[in-house]
Formats: sequence, C-alpha cells, structure tokens
Amino acid sequence: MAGWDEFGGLNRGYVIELYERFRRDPASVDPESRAIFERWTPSAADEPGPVAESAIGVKRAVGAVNLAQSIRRYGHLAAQLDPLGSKPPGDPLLLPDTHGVTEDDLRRLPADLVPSPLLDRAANMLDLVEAFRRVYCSTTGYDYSHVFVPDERNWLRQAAEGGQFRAPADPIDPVALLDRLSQVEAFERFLHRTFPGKTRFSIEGLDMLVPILDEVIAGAAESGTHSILIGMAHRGRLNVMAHVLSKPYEQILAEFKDPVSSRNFREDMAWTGDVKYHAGATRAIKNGREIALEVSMPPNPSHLEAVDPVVEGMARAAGTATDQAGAPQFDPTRSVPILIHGDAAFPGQGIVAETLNLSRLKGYDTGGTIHIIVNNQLGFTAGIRESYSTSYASGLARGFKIPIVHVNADDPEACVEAARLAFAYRAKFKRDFLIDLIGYRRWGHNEGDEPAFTQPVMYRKIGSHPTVREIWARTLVERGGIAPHVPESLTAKYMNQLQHAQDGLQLEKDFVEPLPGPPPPGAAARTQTGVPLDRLDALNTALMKTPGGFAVNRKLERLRERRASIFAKPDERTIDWSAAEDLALASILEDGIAIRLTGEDAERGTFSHRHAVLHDATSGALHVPLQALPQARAAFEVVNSPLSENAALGFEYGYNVQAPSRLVIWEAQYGDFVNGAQTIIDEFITSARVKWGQQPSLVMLLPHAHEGQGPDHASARPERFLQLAADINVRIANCTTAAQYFHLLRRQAALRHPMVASAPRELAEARFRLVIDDEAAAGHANLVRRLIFCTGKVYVDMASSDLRAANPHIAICRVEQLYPVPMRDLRALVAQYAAAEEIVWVQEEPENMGALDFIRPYLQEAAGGRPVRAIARPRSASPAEGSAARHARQQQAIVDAAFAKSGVRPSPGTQPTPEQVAG
Ligand SMILES: Cc1ncc(C[n+]2csc(CCOP(=O)(O)OP(=O)(O)O)c2C)c(N)n1
Repeated sequence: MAGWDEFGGLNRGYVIELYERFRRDPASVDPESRAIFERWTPSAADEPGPVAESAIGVKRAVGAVNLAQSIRRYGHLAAQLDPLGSKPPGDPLLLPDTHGVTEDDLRRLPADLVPSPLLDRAANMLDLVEAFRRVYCSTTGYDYSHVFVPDERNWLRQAAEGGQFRAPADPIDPVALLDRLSQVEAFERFLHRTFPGKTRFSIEGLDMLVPILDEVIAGAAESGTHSILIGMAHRGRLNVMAHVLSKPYEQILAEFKDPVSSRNFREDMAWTGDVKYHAGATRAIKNGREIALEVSMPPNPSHLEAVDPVVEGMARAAGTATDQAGAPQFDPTRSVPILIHGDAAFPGQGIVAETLNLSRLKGYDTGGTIHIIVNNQLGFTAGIRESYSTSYASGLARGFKIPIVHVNADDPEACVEAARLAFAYRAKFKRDFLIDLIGYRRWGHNEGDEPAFTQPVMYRKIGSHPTVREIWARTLVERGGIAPHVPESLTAKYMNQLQHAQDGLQLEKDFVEPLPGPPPPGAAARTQTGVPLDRLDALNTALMKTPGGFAVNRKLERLRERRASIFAKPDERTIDWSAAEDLALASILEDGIAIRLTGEDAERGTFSHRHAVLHDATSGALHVPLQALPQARAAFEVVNSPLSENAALGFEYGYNVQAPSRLVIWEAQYGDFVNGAQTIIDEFITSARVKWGQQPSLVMLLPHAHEGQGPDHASARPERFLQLAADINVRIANCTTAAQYFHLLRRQAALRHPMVASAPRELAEARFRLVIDDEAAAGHANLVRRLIFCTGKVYVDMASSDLRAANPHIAICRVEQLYPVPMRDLRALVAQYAAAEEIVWVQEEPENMGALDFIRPYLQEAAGGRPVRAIARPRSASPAEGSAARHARQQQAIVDAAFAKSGVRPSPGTQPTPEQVAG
C-alpha cells in the first residue's frame, strides 16, 4: 500500500476489511497502514459494537481522505479563474456531504491521513481540507491529475501545496511589479489616445503576460540558457515587442505612422513587408560584453498557430551542435521555446495538436515548451461554447500529459507563481507546461471593432472593471507597501516617456525595415558540384562498411554487394537514385556541412531506396553509415517524422532559418501529401523573404510520378509551386537522372542561401544542368522539324518509346529546372534547332495542371514566332487515373501524340510576364 493518498475514489470495503485485520493482528497489515490505523480513534458518537463502531469510523476516515483527494483533483472547478467574476462550475465531490462527512468529523480526524507539506499547519483534517481549498480553489486552478508519471505528479503536488514558488517562500518585489504593469498599461493607453481606432491588438485584460514572460526569461538566464524563442500571434504582440524584446518605442511609433519610405519602396514587389503586428524582433541580454542570452520572436503570419512548429524547429536547431561528425548533439538547456496561443486558436487549429505531438519525439524534442494561452474568453466574436468542446481552452494538452495551470490574470502574485512553476517544471523534467492565463479583452477584436454588437453583457462588465494595475496598486496601498500617490506617478512616468519618443520622432530614421539581401546573381549557375571519382569511390567504400559482427538484412546485403563495385566502370550506368543521394550526402558531410533529413519513413525511404539506418537482422541494433563516415566533418541526422505534414514542414522551416549553414531536407512520402502543409509553403517558405527578409534554403523532396498509382499519388502539384514562384524565392527542379539529383543536392548544399541511372563520370565532371539537350538529335539538328520540351518522367516514356527511332526529325529536350526559368538555355536550343517548325510542350499532367500554364509564355518568347503547341492529358479535376490500365493508355496516348504527324491542341497566344530567369 503506497499510502492513504493513493486511495482517491478508494474501495471502502477493502479499507474496512484491512482495518478489521489490523484489529485482530496489527502485524498482518503493512507498516504504512499500521501507522495510520494506530493513530486513528473511533468517535464516541459512533454506533456500539466493536466491528460496527470501527466500520463507521473507517467510513468517515475514508470520506475525509476522498474529500481531500477530490479537492486536489477537482479543486480547479471551484477556483475563481475569471476576472470578470463568472461563477465557477464547482463539483459535488468538493463538498463534505458527498463523502458522508461533516465538519465535526473532519475536526476529529487526524490531518496526517493525507500526507502533504501543509500538514505542518494542520491540527486536524478540517484544517487540512481548508488549506487545500486555499491552494486548489483559489485564483489558480492546478489541473494536472492527468499527469501519469508518479515523480512528476508528486513534484507538482509538492510544489502547489509547499508553495515554494509563492511569496513569502519565493518573494516578489511588489513595487517592481507595479512599475512593470504601469509600463505595460501606459503603452496601450498612449497608443489608444494617439492613434484612435488604429489596430494594435491591445494586451489590456491580459497585461500579466509581460511579467510572466519576465519570470520565465529570468529563470532561463539564471540557468545558463542561450536562446529563448517566442512564438505568438497578434494579441499583445506590440507590447511584448516593446517591453520583452526591447523594440524601441520610436520604431513602433514610426510604424504606426506608416510612412512610405523612398528608401524602401520597391515597385517591383520584391519587398512587400508586412503589417506591424507580424514583425519579429531579437534582444540580446549581455553579461558584460558577451551575449549571455538571446530572446527572439520570429515573424508570424496571420494564419494563427502556424508559427508553433516553426518556433519548435528554431529551438531544436539552437540547442543542437552539429560541428562534429556522427549524430548531432542536442542539449535541452541551451534553448527554451515559449508559445503564446489564443484561446480560440489553440483548440481550433489542427497544427497545435501536430506540434504537441512532436514534443517528445526523437529528433523533435526541444526539452519542453512553455505554452501560455492568452485567454480572453473570446475568439473575435465567438464565445467559449462556439470555440471548443473541451472544458477548458487548454483541454487538448491533457492528452499529451502536459501539466496545466489556469490562473486569473487579475491576480499578479498567482500569475508570477504560475510562471515560476512552469519554468521549474520544464527545467526539472524537460517537458512541456501550459499556463492558461484567463483574462478578458478590454476592447473589440481590434481597436476599431465594436464588441458590444455581439457581447453586450460582457462588455458592460468590462467597462467598469478596473485594470490589473489598478487592482495591484490598490492592494499595495492597502497592505501599506506604497504611498497612495505612487501608482499615478509611475503611470505618468511612462506616459511621459512615450510622449518624449513621439515628440522626437524622425520618421525616415526610426522606420526600420529588414530589407532582404538580393540573391547572389548567377550563383546557382556557377556552382561547381562535380566530385572527383577517387573521392567518390572512397566515400562509397566507407559507406559500405559495417561494424564487426553487424548482420545486415540478407536482401539488403545483396544490394550492397552490388553497390560496392559501382565505380569499377566509370562510364557505365551503375549509379541509381539511391547511390546518387547517398554519395551526394556523404560528399556534403565531407565538405563540412551538417545535414538533417526528415520525413515519414525517411530512414528507410518510402520506396525502400534509402536505407540510411541499417537494422541488425539478429539484435535489431542500429548502424547509420553516414554517421560513421570517417571522412565526415559535420553531423548527420535522419529522422522518421510522425504522420504530419503541416507541423513537420513548419518545424524544418524553423530549423533551417535558425541554422542556415546546415542542409535541411524534408521529404514528402508522396508528393500530394504536401497539400497538408500548404500554409507553411504559402506563408513561410515562398513569401518569407519579401515579407520579413528571412532567407530560407530548405529542400523539399516531393515524389511526383504518373505511374498508374491513382489520382492521389501522381502529383506533387507543381503548378502550385510554379504559381508561387517569383523573385527567385524557390528553385523548382524535376530531374530525370540520378546524376542530376546528385548535382542538385550538392548545389543546394553549396548555395544554401538562395531554395528549394547515371554513369559515375557524370558525378565527377558535370554539374547540375538546367536543360538537357537531346544528344541523339543534336548531331543532325538541321533535320529536326519538331522540338519537344518536357520535364520529369514523361521524358523517359518518350525516349524509350519504339516510335523514337522512326522519328529522327523530333528532338526531345528536358527542362530540369522549371524555376528560375532557364531562359538562356531555352533560347539557345531553339536557335540550335533552327529548322524546327514547331515547339511542343509535352507533359503527363492534365492540361490545367503541371507546368504548362507557367512555362507557355516563356516557350512562346523563346520560339520567336514559331507555333507552340501543348500535349497533355485532357483538362481534369483529378491529377491522374485511378486504374493502372487506364493510366497506361493515357500515357501511351501522350507519347503517341508527341510523335504523331499532325499536332493537337494549339496553344493560345498569351504573352510572357516580366520574370527573372536563370542564367
Ligand atoms: C487560421 C486562421 N483563421 C482565422 C483567422 C482570423 N482571425 C484572426 S484573430 C481571430 C480570433 C482569434 O481568437 P483567439 O485565438 O482567441 O485570439 P484573440 O484574438 O482572442 O487573442 C480570427 C478568427 C486567422 N487569423 N487565422
């Protein structure tokens, strides 16, 4: 028996039986029970007869224990969590009657029936129950009965009841807190007065967010953390930027004036910037001249919660050392992620669940995130019952066993305690913690919005509700801690500071935008990616080694034996996709660039092509050849991601922007699944540079193949990426040979800053080719009458067709990089095939998909007046056929059309748009 406190909801019959056994023979029960039974005396009022008497007494003891346990567990249901005073729901289990006990019974029972740090001050069970109520039914609701790990649960209980994070055990400087609240409030009041009706998403009603962040940051600074990463949406963001990230008032005020700086105005849209409440900021906290701690808040798109995985990825990168070969070394003390959520967005956005699911996974764990729900009890106009089906906004976190503290945002001391508890728990257990900061929203959703249209009663209350600064000031005056005039003088101090900043504003100077550096012109085309054959051979040999006694799976062993001799004949086609990738990665590691490769089943590879992690066939032991590579000068990591795309890609995006010198690759299982990550693609990957000046260099591998596997796995939706392509924000390639893939990976590793079966000699000498000429036709260019351009696998279908030999007048050229458009190469090929009478774009996708709409104007421009036609599947709502047979027929129809005498589907005469092109 572990102790009475484990008897929550306990079996009374069992305890009574145990007690009877104790009465007959004290030695027959365990020592802990014996100790409790020895101290317990039946009441005189109990019924006569030794057995009945003791049974009733035991019932009362059990009732008392259950009451105390219920308060621990459900006390939060009676806590006063809403500053606007709504009545807590309560629960019958919190009442003595429900457990068959009275106050008198409680007074007669010894307190130590329930072990607790509060026993010191409890003479009996009544004292203890009242002390429990003061802890658990206060302005804090401790909601962590769902934490299953006994050590954690005991620690949390000890912390709540022991009060070690509360004053007086852990003192608060009350005047400093008032000073901080005055600063936070003055900022909003000043902006409200100076820019009436302008959107700022005021923090008011949740002002304690800033002191909570102060506490966490102070804890992190003391514990030697190097990096804090804060992800947050609009609510209170400007205030946090000003006061937590030290963004100068002048800069914020200048942004409110919204000047169109002649310096920054770019008509070509290469820089659009973003609204002020999406911008990011960084603050360095120095220890002497050294930067001891960097606090950063990355920019955030409007799409709520999308930044969550991005921040996690950043924290993982910041806490990971990759400068040594082998596996990367993650240290959870180096970085602390903080995610600030909305109470409607947290339960509503699926990416939150995806992000929480990452939190304990290998390769994704960040050593614990501190989550804060800034809970203003509204989501725009929607109320609680329109926003979530859980009891609290935080309900989702329970399933992930994250301890939750709900706290009334009008009780500054309780909020500070919650912050300290969160940090201490994170430091001890390296796990997520959630603070549900319950307040209100003083104004409309934005400051121009009228909240009384939809929440008249709530806003009548808010209209007369004092601010938390006023409440705290009054408390301090009443406690005699400060003179009555102090609060107003503090407010005046900060209002004056803001007025001073406003008076001295120099718009051109104070308005600062993080202009992105332009991508280096022509860098991609110039990048040499060939690797000498002897170096590749040595890498290949090293990759084929396994530790002594390691039993490689038999099927794999055969493949690896073949791999061992691929360099024997440098001009034979011995290099497949798998070898090309493996060698590219190995050579990149040899160049000293760390690699992180993730995706669903990425370790083995969806198509059983990678085998980056070998499993000993007997023991199951693991061996990662790229981590054991003697030539490597940087770390290699390959991680099977969970079955998520949105958060998984967001995480890699964050990792990449935090550590741009590492090569970060995310692979979709099938290209179509990338749809699930469209938010991250639209709002971060493709637009981050023009909005925020970030320079992502993430690689996305998206299998795209018309192979008769049905509509869903046929397309990586290239048209969507092509539509988003502008200002060299992405590099979109669809390569047809293993060597091209090798060079593409190496080129990206070499550039990193601007995104995205061959012969060995092709890895050694060539570089990535943007367009590949038809070598067979090039020898008789003057005979060519039809010049076909295509991209990807359809090339192989045409080139291997029986019709090819019979049609020497047709040249088939491959566009390996679709964006930036290799215009110079296209023009050169058109010029080379001067006798060609028509240019034909052949694609396997339906006409309304694939690259057609994107590439057509470029082909027309290059064609110089010659007709441009297209061959594609007919327009369709689905990318591909559902049956392999129908697929084969359609594919054949495309190949037949490509070689057919007369053309099909003339291309309409659209003109090219002004666009940057490669080369
Ligand atoms: C994904 C997404 N859907 C809808 C919106 C539009 N929108 C902006 S704020 C908001 C309400 C958010 O409520 P909550 O999460 O409680 O945060 P609050 O604004 O109350 O702080 C909505 C619906 C959005 N920005 N992002």
